[in-house]
Amino acid sequence: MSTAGKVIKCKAAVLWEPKKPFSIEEVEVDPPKAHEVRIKILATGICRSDDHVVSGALIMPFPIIIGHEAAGVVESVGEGVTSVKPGDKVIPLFVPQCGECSTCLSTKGNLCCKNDISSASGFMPDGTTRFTCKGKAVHHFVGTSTFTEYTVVHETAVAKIAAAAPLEKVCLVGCGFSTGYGAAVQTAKVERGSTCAVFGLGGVGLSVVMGCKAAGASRIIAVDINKDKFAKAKELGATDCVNPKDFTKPIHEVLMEMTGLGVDYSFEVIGHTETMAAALASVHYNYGVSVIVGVPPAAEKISFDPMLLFSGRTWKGSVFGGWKSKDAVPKLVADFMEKKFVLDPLITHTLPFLKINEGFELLRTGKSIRSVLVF
Ligand code: CND
Ligand code: ZN
Ligand code: ZN
Repeated sequence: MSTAGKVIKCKAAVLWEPKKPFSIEEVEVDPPKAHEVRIKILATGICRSDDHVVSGALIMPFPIIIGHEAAGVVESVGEGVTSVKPGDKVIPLFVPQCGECSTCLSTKGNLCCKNDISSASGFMPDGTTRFTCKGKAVHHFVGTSTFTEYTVVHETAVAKIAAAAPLEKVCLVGCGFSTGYGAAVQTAKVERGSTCAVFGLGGVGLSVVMGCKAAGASRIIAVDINKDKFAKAKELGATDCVNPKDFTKPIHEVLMEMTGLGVDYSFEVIGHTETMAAALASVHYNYGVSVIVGVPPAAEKISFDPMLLFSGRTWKGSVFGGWKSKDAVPKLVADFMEKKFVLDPLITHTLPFLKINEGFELLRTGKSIRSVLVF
């Protein structure tokens, strides 16, 4: 019996308030309105940005269904949807691509003005939600909400991918892999022979390492306070691994000593203001480029010596690896299918969806890179 046009009752992991475990609840998911798509989620990765919502570092409205790194199959579509149809394999896009706003029309950027990251409204573009639990409206997260058996997204926030793609792997193209790899090859545009430093070796940071390696960097210095991350960093292309805990002096001084005048490119892939400042201070004083990938913690400010920028350094940020999402995601999945990059080393755990709280504990205790929840 077709579910199209009907409310679907299914299981979802609801966050009722910050700093609490997820509650598995029965939720009602409304049918997609015009230009919207209802997706049956089949696999979703756990990214640190999701945990930032739990911890309060990323402020979002509650109750909410979070999750933004997933793959699934289209269940039904609303009026006017032309780019996907029921049965298509798809990846939801936490950065949409509307194709009409100033960013979408420019070749310079990718953060479509229709994104709900900066606004954090927790609504669909029409200002309402498609989720209800126990009679209460439940918010969406950055236009995706993937910790649920069914979700609804706007057509501009979903990409059709190859029918043969293994969803429990390519879900990482929805965030971790693309965000990290793109920060290196797309935002920084790392060149052959350059030196790089990557601060933070989670799923996103290790993907930066892969991007630097693919771009032909001659030296990739991997920085993490958890030495258990070093073996994988080396496997993926790091030439040196540095633990700031092994030194009494600041980490940027250590990197300066290792490189002479600093690295050509540095990446902050943790989400702490101190490491953002340290990553900036670690690049070449004149032409070094430092990229902020980690999500800045709410309400924290950085004070820094403007001489660091006056002398020529560039400080920039990168959301979703600089990719124009709807165009790039199908191509990245095709590249994966053609073995142009690997995802397996990033996936350390695969768990049933209902073990979501266990998956978050693995992340918080530094035991996992990516846990993928399967439905
Ligand atoms: P994850 O937590 O897996 O990795 C972070 C790593 O940083 C861990 O290995 C930590 O041990 C390490 N670390 C922590 N503190 C320090 C420190 N002081 N010095 C050195 N290393 C340290 O996180 P992830 O890889 O899932 O995500 C990384 C960041 O990227 C995080 O802030 C997340 O919110 C952000 C992000 C950004 C975007 C984007 O579009 N820009 C998308 N998704 C996630
Ligand atoms: Zn746009
Ligand atoms: Zn993410």
